[in-house]
Amino acid sequence: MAYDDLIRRTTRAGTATPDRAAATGVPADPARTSPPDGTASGGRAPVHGIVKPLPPELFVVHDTNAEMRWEAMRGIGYHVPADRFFVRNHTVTPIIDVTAWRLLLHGSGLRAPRAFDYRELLSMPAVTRDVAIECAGNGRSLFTTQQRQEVCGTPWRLGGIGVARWRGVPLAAVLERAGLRPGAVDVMATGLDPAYVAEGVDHGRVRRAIPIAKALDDVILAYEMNGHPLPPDHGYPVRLIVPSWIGLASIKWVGDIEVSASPLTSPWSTEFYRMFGGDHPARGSEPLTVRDLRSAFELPWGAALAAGRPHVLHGRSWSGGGRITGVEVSLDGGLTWQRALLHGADVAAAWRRWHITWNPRATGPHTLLARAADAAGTVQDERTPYNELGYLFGAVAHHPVTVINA
Ligand SMILES: Nc1nc2c(c(=O)[nH]1)N[C@H]1C(S)=C(S)[C@@H](COP(=O)(O)O)O[C@H]1N2
Ligand SMILES: [Mo]
Repeated sequence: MAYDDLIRRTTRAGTATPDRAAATGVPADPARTSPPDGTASGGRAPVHGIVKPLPPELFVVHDTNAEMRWEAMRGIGYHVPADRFFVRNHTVTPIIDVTAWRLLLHGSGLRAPRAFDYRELLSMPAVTRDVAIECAGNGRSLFTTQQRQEVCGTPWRLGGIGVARWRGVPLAAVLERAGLRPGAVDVMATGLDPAYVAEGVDHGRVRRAIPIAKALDDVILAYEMNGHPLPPDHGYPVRLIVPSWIGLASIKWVGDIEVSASPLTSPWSTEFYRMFGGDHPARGSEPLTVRDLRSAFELPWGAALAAGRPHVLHGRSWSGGGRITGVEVSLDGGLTWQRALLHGADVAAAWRRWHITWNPRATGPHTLLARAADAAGTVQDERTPYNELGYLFGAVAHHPVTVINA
């Protein structure tokens, strides 16, 4: 399966057709002239198609995506500031004129089509929630580094995750106002970013259905991130926030929402974001929904730590399956485990912070391990079952560090 190849080609060839580009303000050719490190040159959009700066101390760029470096969270509070929040774009960030923007709701699950403008959404009763967005492929590179398995896709380490404070209108209220019919079963939002073209196949715009029960439960049509209007890269003017589900469900730059009385599919539920290979059925698993359980240290990958003095190691754990109930850390490659001290906010749909003190004596390479347990009784495992596209790597990560003589 040539998925990474396909992503590479998509990036090289560009996917924004000229007319589409004019409509969204995205440069027709998101700049094959600038260097791949993402620095803009001569006013042209950088090669990755992301608007915000991506300084190398905060991000690792993978084609059209930007991974947060975990050390960028050291000393930072519960929320990931927008300047360091990871970006996962299938194509490029569109620039949308909010005065012309409309959200169109339509489909057999509604009494009639209904359009909303930005002002109407802002005038509706709002909710504010701390929610993690995490890519289903977060941790994918660990299939290879820890399990020696070849998988396809963006080689994230653990930085394809972020928690922000989102504010917006409950999707339920918008569906209600649009005239929801009792027979509605699926709700599919479509983004206004350019169509995703891979290996010569035009998959259309990024879209993925969620069942009506989830849509009415806790999904938000968000227009603010951490107290400010959404930044362009994170969905301005409006995105979905689908708590505890894989990031893909949280469609950015929403332009229309289909509400249907029969099930809806898209390539994002039939071809991508399912488990293939390994022990999975030949047609693949069911489409992925809930995120899994993971932990990360707020340290550089390969951090250098001075021997003979105590270090407070900070980290965070998160799960789509519920609150984090405990975190254990091993400083000796898994022989012994100690409980980390959990602290701060404890929001099931977001994450939990923790720390532990380490006084390393022996110099040389070490592996730090953190394993969390959640309210559903799940504990992070030693291995993750293989799947070809490398989704949901939930096993304990082996975080390499080196202890040096100070
Ligand atoms: N329209 C649109 N929505 C999208 C995407 C996209 O490429 N286009 N990427 C999805 C994926 S796979 C993830 S993981 C999240 C990432 O959100 P972020 O870029 O704000 O971190 O957005 C989701 N919503
Ligand atoms: Mo994702």
